[in-house]
Amino acid sequence: MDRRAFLGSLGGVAVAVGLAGCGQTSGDTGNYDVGMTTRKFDPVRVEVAPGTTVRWKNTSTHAHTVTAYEDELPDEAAFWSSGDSDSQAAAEDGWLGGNEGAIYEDETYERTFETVGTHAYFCVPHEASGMVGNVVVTEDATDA
Ligand SMILES: [Cu+2]
Repeated sequence: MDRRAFLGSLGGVAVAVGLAGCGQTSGDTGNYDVGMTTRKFDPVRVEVAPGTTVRWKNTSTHAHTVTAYEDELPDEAAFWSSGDSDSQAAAEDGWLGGNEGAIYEDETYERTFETVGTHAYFCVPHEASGMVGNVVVTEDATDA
């Protein structure tokens, strides 16, 4: 949905394929909105119109999660996380208990955003490293 992000991710794939050099690819179509590198979401902030599906992809070899900050969501928004946990505490416990919600290398996670406002989120294992992001849902979205 984000033309600039889409074109940017295509460029990334071209580089990756070029570096691989032996014809081996991950099967990646290059179509995602937010990449997950070793320790950050890239880009950190995306701006979308209500009803837009945002797609995250783990572009690293480290397992990550996409977990909402329960207290920082718009008032009407339900909690969300890559493990479909009921709460932030459950998501954090689930990760510690067995990597619940993990998104592994080349895997993707999608969520459709309806509620206008800023949806702040983080990666449970890498929050301390600053792996946090924002999905800004606005009628005036410039990316969608
Ligand atoms: Cu992470």
